[in-house]
Amino acid sequence: MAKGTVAYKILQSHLLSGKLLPGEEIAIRVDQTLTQDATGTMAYLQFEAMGVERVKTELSVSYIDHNMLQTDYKNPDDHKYLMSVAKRYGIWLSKPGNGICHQVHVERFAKPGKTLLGSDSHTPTSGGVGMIAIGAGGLDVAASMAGEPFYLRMPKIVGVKLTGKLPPWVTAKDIILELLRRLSVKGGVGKIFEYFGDGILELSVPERATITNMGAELGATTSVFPSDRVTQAYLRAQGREEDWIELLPDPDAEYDELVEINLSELEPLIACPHSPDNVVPVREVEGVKVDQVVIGSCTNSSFVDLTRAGRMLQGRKVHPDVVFAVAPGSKQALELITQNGVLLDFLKAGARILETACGPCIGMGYAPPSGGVSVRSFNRNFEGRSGTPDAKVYLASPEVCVACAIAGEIVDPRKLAERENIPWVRVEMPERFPYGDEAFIPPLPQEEAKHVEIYRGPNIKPLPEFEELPESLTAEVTLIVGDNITTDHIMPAGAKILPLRSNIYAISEYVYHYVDPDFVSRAKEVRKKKGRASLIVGGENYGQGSSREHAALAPRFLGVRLVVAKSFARIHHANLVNFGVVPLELVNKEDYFKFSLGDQIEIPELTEKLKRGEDIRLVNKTTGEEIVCKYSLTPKQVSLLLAGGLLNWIKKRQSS
Ligand code: MIC
Ligand code: SF4
Repeated sequence: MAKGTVAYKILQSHLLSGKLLPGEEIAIRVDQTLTQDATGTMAYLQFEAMGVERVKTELSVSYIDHNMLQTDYKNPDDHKYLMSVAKRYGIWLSKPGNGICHQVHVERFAKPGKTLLGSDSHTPTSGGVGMIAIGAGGLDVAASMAGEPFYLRMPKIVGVKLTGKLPPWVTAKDIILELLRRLSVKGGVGKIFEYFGDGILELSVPERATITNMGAELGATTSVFPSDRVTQAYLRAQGREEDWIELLPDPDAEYDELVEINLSELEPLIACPHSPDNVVPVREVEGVKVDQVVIGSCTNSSFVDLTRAGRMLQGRKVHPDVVFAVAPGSKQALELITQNGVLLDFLKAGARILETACGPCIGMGYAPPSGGVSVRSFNRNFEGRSGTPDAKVYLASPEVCVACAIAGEIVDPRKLAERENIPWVRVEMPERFPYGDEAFIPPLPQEEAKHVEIYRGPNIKPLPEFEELPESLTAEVTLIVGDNITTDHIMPAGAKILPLRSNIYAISEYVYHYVDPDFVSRAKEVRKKKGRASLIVGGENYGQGSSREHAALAPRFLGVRLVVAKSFARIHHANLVNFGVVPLELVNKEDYFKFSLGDQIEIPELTEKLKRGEDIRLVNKTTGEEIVCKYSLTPKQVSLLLAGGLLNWIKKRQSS
């Protein structure tokens, strides 16, 4: 039952309904929310539709960090919309250039013992200061801002015991890569990872945040560290000591599962293309020629990361065949490396300095060359995500990145350090951080806020309306995909598509664009000519990766009403339900082969079966075969599906 753990204590103090037993549906109070611009416009359109006067949370922050290219009016339109919404509804606004939401949130807002819901899958980063921070779809975050509880199935609490001490050149990134190596990208589904043991004492808050950040790649609900003296010192240096409370696991705390990592035995690791769990020791892939290196993203671009990387480069040059870039995670980190001279180390070594934003992580610029090798300090290396379809992206610590940039090929930093006499530096945390709050716009008082007009440029299109779930359904199989399909496959991002996030009509044209360019026309034809719904068949861990609800909303707009898969990733499963798409799981996984493209599928008594909690029988009219499906839906989720989605459900409740 995991009583006495940090995660249990926070969940217990926020519990509104349900029992804290693994698998049970619970509802929790949400103290803080965060959004970023790529998911935020949709989230705020939905929030507006809820008809609430002002956010009901203790704190809500709207960050602008993803869509920063501004090649035309679309992104700045969205930014202006977000700024006006923030003013109107009592929300903090973090202007473009202020930094990546997760890093800035840890620096300026994250509070031990509190809960945070964010419309981005890496929201758990704030777990690094001892809070329960969960990624969700924008609609769930909008509902929390409107005062609704957040519903989830109580995860198992996995204790990760860290013993020993990290050797030089081995870092926090290697701890989370080791977990990914052991457990895989679906090993964390339905779990919270809680770190404890002597090994955590040497990890600073930014290093803890690297680990909690990339826990998202395990598929975990969230990850959390205790709030201890290290947290206290960090918050003091951020001028926020009053936000600190001590939050430690009880000495007799029991975890549902236990993993142990001896830090002294770890070595530098690297995730090879095209999955974050494709992890091997760096020494095994040494010699691979490198075209591009970049340090940045919400995983590894803190002051600590940048300082260590910059010091490694001091007096050295980037290899002539390599383009090397640095994207500091926040204005605060950029200010610090300007003060301590590390920025100059980068410049003198021949680095290119990118904006403090997500940038290359989401394919917004700095794409690798054709077939190129890019080594990045990021968290995701899914095929095509960098913007170059045939690029090979490796993920590693900033130290490994710099070693590769110097050597021009993948190299173990320990080996390079010995060869080139590079000292390992310990980075001391500053006594006081430059708060860097200039780029925040605080909420307006309610009296003033009431009069703010919302700006809507031509890029902001109204939300489509969706009908309720019909009693029985006839659908056609319009797509069959394999295991570990990511939301980047379903709804790609990148410089061309990301600016369309506020326009469902336009963005839906790109659903599964790089997987099957004919999918959209097929789905449209099935809907228009035949009047049928579309059914997508998937493998294991369907919808892993981001929280982007567009990966559910845009298919729904194209007429997808059912996804039948072997298993689902948590956030995408919730997003499907929120937009009225029924996620069904095959009882017998072999039945995956009973579907072919174009098959006609009948689902009699769909709504009745859902209401009664009974398995659902699919009749393949084309082959005559039957396929039995189960589902993992709480009673609340069933009512959302029947209503045609969460927004319909909320509106219906308001009018009754
Ligand atoms: C990502 O890393 O994939 C993103 C872009 O941050 C997404 C959110 C989005 O698609 O807008 C995420 O991780 O949730
Ligand atoms: Fe931004 Fe990349 Fe982090 Fe997503 S994973 S929030 S795109 S930096």
